[in-house]
Amino acid sequence: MYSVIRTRHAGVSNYGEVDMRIRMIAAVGAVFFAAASLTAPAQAAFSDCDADRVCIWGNNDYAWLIGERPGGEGVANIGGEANNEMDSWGNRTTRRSAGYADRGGVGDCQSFAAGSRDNNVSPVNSDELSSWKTNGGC
Ligand SMILES: [Ca+2]
Ligand SMILES: [Ca+2]
Repeated sequence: MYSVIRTRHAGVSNYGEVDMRIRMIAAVGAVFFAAASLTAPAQAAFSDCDADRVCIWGNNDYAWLIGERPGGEGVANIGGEANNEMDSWGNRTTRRSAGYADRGGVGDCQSFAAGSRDNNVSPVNSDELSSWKTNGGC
């Protein structure tokens, strides 16, 4: 009789110990998850574009900054993997800027209004920018 009671008691004790270990594992896991969240890549943000700059991004919603220029500059070609990728822009200057579908400031043109932004350009203007300027509109 006495041994049966001891066995049951031991069983309960073991379950409590296992339960505590599970709680500890869960707590440690939560800490690791929080740490992983803190070190995740920076989120896309319009604030990636400095004040007094015109910026273009390769994806919608200001993700993948591919160009950042001060106002007043002439046509510059967009090279490498940034070519034909622009999907969002921001103009933080006080004058219009513009982008072109072809190199050298020719082809289909889209203006970037002063003090304005577009997080998702029209499909007809998407992924076509090959040159741009910050000293005037189209
Ligand atoms: Ca794109
Ligand atoms: Ca193009």
